[in-house]
Amino acid sequence: LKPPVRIAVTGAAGQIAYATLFRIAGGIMLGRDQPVILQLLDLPHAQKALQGVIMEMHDCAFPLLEDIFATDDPETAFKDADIAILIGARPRTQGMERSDLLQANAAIFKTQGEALNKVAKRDVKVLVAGNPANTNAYIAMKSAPDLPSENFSALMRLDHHRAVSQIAEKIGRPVTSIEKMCVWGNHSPTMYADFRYATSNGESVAEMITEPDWHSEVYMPKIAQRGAAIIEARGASSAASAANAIIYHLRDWILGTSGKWVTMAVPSDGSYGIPEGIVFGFPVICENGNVEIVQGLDLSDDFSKAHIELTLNELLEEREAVKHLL
Ligand code: NAX
Repeated sequence: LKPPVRIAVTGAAGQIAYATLFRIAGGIMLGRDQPVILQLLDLPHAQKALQGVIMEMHDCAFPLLEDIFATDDPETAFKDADIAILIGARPRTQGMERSDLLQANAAIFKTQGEALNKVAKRDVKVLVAGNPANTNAYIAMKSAPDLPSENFSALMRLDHHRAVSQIAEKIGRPVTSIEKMCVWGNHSPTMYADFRYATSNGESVAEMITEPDWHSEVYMPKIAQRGAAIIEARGASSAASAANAIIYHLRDWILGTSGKWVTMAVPSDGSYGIPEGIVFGFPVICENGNVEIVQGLDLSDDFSKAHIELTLNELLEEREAVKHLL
């Protein structure tokens, strides 16, 4: 067996973590020959619930789970971590303004970024799922100046999967036939789900969709409101599908996408005119642990321009709102 990979998970007593941890320990994320050590972080009041999760993990007798522990101290959780999955965040409560939410989360992700900077492996791969995910990832990255910015990413894979599955349903083909989907920008209703380049068995998806307004009037609102629709139907927010997205995001980042496009929010390198450092959803290809933003796509039509501007402006406003903390 290979040496174990240390994986820190925050918000570990929460519902997304509950749907994530068992799959990681089962070998779904890194392969059935890769032992793991799970380092779980949650707030002090959640430690009892977290012990319950650990008891269940033991009860699975996972052959790949070499060790598992709980803590409420970020530096203990992130010590020597190869991977850090940041799920815990301050949820929006009634009467809370968007700016209050940003500030509350900025404080959390600043502390966690500083802890990563101090104790994590220098090549740690960080995935932020806790909302507002892109800006939280940006804050963590800025708070970890000794780590390369390429180590940081935010979760847009759930949006990507939603975008693929809605297209597959529309054209009546399996999801596996669909490639080259893009979801640009912020993990928020402003994201730009873009199937202009998508193919199904190599044929253009856009050419199969004949209604001119379907993209803007049906498809994009459906993806943007999907999280709310799940809450409405289930009485609780997306958990298993978010966990699934976390697993695939990291698996692809580490093991590669064999030339296929996936969506990851990563710090911009200036591609497509997105200011450097802004954590933005791009189509990417992963190889040998590196992420390459797919280049050369045309965003100059009015529709694309307007949507990129909308989602970028939101991210710039979020950056402005937390600037004084960084
Ligand atoms: P839960 O409320 O079930 O769990 C969150 C856990 O985080 C709790 O146990 C809480 O005690 C813990 N926590 C809070 N602050 C913490 C801190 N400073 N350090 C460590 N732990 C802390 O929420 P869950 O449904 O698991 O969702 C977690 C986050 O994922 C939310 O911010 C949610 O908005 C976000 N999501 C992001 C998605 C994405 O695609 N990027 C999709 C799903 C989800 O909405």
